[in-house]
Amino acid sequence: MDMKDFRLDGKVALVTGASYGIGFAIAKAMAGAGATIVFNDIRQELVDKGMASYQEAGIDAHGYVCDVTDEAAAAELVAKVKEEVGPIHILVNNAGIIMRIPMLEMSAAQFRKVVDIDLNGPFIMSKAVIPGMIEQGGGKIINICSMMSELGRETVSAYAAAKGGLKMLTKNIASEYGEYNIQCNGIGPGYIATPQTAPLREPQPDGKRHPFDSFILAKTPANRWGEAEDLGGPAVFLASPASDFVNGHILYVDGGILAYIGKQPAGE
Ligand code: NAP
Ligand code: GCO
Repeated sequence: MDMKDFRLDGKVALVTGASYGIGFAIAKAMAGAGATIVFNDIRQELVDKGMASYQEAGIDAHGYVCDVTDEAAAAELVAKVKEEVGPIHILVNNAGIIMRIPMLEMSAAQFRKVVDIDLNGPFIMSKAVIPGMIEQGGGKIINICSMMSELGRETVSAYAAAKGGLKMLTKNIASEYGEYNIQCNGIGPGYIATPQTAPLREPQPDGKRHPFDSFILAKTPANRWGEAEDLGGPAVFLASPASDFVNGHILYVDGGILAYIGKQPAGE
């Protein structure tokens, strides 16, 4: 084995929704491994904000406006990237939203919106890049799944349905396009401190931890929230030649949550 197999030199990586948060951290790690970074977001102001963050990090990234739920826009983005940057070797389906609403209070329109961005989005983006990957002789697709690809919890029915579906879309892409040297794997982040989870970590008026924050610490053997940077190494591995025979796998990066029953009462 050659350590060079972990490098991404000469590769173009498209990371969706990567102006900040997990997508940004993954893109930064991939840039560190030698990849050229392309990212998209839904509004120009977010792309501009992202570009400023990449510049500050010393990364010469390429930012585009594109909504991952828009099939025509996705095809246009992939064509533009090919022309302006180069063919895409790595796609990270990171863009996603969550709505925390009890199921009986959730409208079908809200449910559809979450599924549209979190599940249809990765389908649309993957469909847009796979023909080019086949033409190039291979490629890597990484889908950002969740604890909710395995577990349920009150208030996240749409998100769990979408992320459970994304786990299976991952296995299906691996099954359908593995013979073209395309590896499609998932990363299942545990609870990561990003704007998406900020409401769950907001300190109480009396300064105490948010009850959900304490709950997550008790469920996580690592006894901390993950940082977006914790996803960098796993993402680089799954994007690199070092993982060429890893396909249809979901790599949970969760500080041990899925292995653990939760902190037991003292003395038991
Ligand atoms: P985040 O901070 O909310 O970032 C998500 C990004 O996706 C934002 O830049 C967002 O733009 C963008 N986005 C939303 N809808 C989009 C669309 N239709 N087209 C293009 N971009 C869009 O979230 P995060 O915590 O970094 O999460 C990133 C991914 O990891 C998500 O798929 C999330 O479900 C998953 N995840 C997060 C955690 C966690 O604990 N944080 C754990 C497991 C999995 P706006 O700012 O306009 O919304
Ligand atoms: C929630 C959280 C989660 C995380 C993550 C867990 O409300 O339970 O936001 O869904 O974001 O996806 O892996």
